[in-house]
Amino acid sequence: MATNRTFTMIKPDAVQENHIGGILSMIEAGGFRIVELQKLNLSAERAGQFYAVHAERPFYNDLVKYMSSGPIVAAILEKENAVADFRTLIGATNPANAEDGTIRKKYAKSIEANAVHGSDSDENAQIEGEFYFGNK
Ligand code: IDP
Repeated sequence: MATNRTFTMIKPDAVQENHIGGILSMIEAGGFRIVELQKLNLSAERAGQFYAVHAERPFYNDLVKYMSSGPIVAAILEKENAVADFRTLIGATNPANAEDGTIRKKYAKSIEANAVHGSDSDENAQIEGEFYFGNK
């Protein structure tokens, strides 16, 4: 995956509450092109693999349970400076701290059920995109 790409997931709470369209609209309005897009269910095992980096964190088991609790939408996005610009668009992990105009400010319910994922580095964008879509 090129360095002008990032990876996102629309998380189960946002899918459940019919926010796929609203979130994709904010993503496109933010200048991102949707390169790959898939709605799917994560097994607990796959969710655990995706978040393996957090395995030692106290919220890990709940996070795995939450991420496998219903369908998600996975996508690869393209834009110049994609990783940093997408982190700006989604806002802080805890929606209480998210800026106005961000996806999490508008759609996140809690620090865990925070509507969207966004890769935090070019390297992780590559790894996470491949996790769902293979080597694009
Ligand atoms: P990020 O998604 O903003 O990069 P990370 O620290 O990488 O945040 O955490 C990954 C995910 O784990 C978060 O998006 C959120 O769903 C969940 N999470 C993070 N911190 C907490 C917490 O303190 N309690 C519960 N869940 C958390």
